[in-house]
Amino acid sequence: MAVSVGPDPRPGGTGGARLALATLPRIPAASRPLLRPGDVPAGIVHLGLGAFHRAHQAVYTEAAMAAAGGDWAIVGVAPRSRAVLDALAAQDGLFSVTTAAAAGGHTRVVGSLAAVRHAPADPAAVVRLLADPAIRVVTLTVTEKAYQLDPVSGRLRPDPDLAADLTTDRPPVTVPGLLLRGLLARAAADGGPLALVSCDNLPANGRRLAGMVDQAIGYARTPDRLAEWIRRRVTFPGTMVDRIVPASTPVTLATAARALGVRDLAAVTAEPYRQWVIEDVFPGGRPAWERAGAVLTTDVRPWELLKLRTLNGLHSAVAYLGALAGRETIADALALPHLTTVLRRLVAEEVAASFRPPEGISVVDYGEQALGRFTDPAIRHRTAQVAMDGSQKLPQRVLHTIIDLRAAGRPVDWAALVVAAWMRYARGRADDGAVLSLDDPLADRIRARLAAVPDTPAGVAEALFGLAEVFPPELAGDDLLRAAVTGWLTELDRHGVAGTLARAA
Ligand code: CS2
Repeated sequence: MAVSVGPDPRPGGTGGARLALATLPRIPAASRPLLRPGDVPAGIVHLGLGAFHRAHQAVYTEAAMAAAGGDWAIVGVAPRSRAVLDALAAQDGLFSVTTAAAAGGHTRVVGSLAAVRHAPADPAAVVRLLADPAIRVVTLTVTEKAYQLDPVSGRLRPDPDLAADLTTDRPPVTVPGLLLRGLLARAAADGGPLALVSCDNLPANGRRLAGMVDQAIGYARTPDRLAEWIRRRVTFPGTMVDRIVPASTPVTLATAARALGVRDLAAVTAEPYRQWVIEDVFPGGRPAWERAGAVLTTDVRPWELLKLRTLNGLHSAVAYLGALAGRETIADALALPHLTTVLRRLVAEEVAASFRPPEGISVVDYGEQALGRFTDPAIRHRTAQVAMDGSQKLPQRVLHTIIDLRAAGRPVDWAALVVAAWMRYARGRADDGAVLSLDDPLADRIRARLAAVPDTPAGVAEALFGLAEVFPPELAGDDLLRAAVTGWLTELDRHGVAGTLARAA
């Protein structure tokens, strides 16, 4: 049954009944889950209960179990906030995904989440879970910054919490701390083989996660036999994950309530498109994700480059330019005159020239498809959401493109505009003077560096190219790149985004 989506006109939605096992019979048959939580034993622990996980891995895993069976229900762990966790706990792990599209949409409840845990409330329970032989796969969507890796070097940069997790016996509160403690417990109990799967948009995410665990072991000075046990028993498959899933809003909840007839406080809205490419190295087995449409492969790298540099690179470009121009959502930003022309040139002239895509894929066509996905007005993805954590995102989305082009002796122009847009955004003012809030783990460093230079294009470039966590020496010392970025900063200063795009296109 297709249910049209849109804001619920009735104040308060549909009364008090909540989504839960007991109320499932009341929701429309076509919206019911493929599985009932509790019917299938758990085989996966997932860290990070954000909207993306609920609309991506949870959906694939439910479909895989429905098609091919297997004890692969998910225990969801919230590493920090308990807002969604409380909603999910009150709903027996059930939540709905509204697949939105301009032409309408439909809402369906997902039943792959068997249980939820709050890591800060009971870290020991999470450590026990990670050591449990029934758990053979651990997946993560914790966002780039939670890995606490320097984006340029991949070096672990522990904050005081992580340092305490790694060097004292206190209950762990960070993701690397939890994983290390879990692996120690699993090795001690010989809990069997395990795949640790990063589903975050990091470059070479499998290798980064492996590197993070390895460095955490070194920092913690754990016995050598842990590293040896990990080498024998644990794999770190690389993945490419893709689905646009904005943060939920009251409109999301009202839409779900109207479609289901009961309230769902963990509802998410997502685009129809989804993709998951996974390196197939699972020593303890895995769900039949291919039955749900995932691609299992021996080489994720070309897919990862394609997605990070094209889709995410474009996304960040639209977010910074759009936010500077005062646009609230990605779809609104794309309506800026000339923006699409500039983005097409970015893809065709620079992104596509920077790497070899998967066999048979055209980067230009993929970029075109990405732009189409961004314009879906049913997905109200805020520019501010995509703009956040730029210091952690820019390297793999834009800077690696520039590094590869420059190494091949090519100039960069459009990618330099994206860097300039990020730098201007980091100054904290839109073109009309409105305040833009900088939500970034390096925000204090960025502000301090900007405060120490004159607020001119050359000053801003000088301050931010000096952020060694973001710009490797070959970029910081590249005069041609610096000149291109400073040129765009000057254009943006004089003409704003609208004028700059009109002059450039
Ligand atoms: C977005 C991504 O917030 C962001 O930075 O670019 O979350 C994007 O929506 C997903 O990677 C799409 O798969």
